[in-house]
Amino acid sequence: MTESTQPCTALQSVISAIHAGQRFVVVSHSRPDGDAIGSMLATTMLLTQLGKYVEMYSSDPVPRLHRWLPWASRIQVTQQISSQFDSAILLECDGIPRSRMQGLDALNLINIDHHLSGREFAHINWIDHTASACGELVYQLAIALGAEITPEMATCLYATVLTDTGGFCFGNLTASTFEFAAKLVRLGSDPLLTAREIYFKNPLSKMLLLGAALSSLQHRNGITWLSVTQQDFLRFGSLEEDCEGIVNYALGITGTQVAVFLRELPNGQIRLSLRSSGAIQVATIAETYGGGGHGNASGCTLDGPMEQATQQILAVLDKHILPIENHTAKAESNYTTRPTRP
Ligand SMILES: [Mn+2]
Repeated sequence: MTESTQPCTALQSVISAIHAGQRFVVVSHSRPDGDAIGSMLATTMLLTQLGKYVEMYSSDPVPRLHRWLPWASRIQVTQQISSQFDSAILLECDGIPRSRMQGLDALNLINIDHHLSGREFAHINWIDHTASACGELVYQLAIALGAEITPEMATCLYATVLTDTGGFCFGNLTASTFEFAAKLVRLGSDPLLTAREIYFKNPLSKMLLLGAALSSLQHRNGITWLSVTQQDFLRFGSLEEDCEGIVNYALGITGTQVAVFLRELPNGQIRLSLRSSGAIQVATIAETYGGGGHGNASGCTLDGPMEQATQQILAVLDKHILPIENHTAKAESNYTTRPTRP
């Protein structure tokens, strides 16, 4: 049975399910980002406070830049859920496959998401596209449950909004985003420490990979793209997480409507990150290829080799690119009437 995503009703359903459950597993999507990790940690702290038994599972390790967050070491890396749980909270997942986790089917599933590609696949679904980060929904849940927001929870939640807005640069940035951040600072999160840990402790392997990506940079007709190969990864000893944020360098180039970052995977497939300056909804393009995300930020995977994948996505994007004057007007109207977020 699926419940409505009407915000109030949906939140109430989540609250009832939390009261009813005893043994929870908290999961998010594979290759977790700051919003996924911070939301998992804060949710686990919340459930622990309510006296529930909780464990956190992730199919991929916590990225290095988020390992300093309180309780991050409690996240277990596995793709198999054991049978000891009665309920699962899925954060930021548009379906079970996105978690790359086995054994969720047997549990009562609670889905909390803010993606445009969010779907009502669970027993309880709370999907709110207006939230700047999934962490904002976790915060609302904690308040609705009458929980105390500890400094540790505030720290994790601050990391969700900081990273999902690209350091308060992208997406659904409204006054309420800053009000949320301000509340978290008042509750004990440290914005300087968080910025330093997340943005100013880059491993060399990440910067060298960025260098390789920038030297591949190309621009044509409103589209800017850049790529890295398996050879680059091996040469610099880079990890998957070192790709985080590279696409934004392409988006920041004058005249760019859509930025694409292409990354060659070990199996020869090509993973794409798509970013839009506001006029084009890249979530719909990514969904065509089995991917998903937000209006201005999405991802999908194509078959290789690199050159073929590049030509394939360029051909699709060419059809969406607007003449320059329309682009500016449409991007502005989208920002004022229908905000979207990364
Ligand atoms: Mn998010």
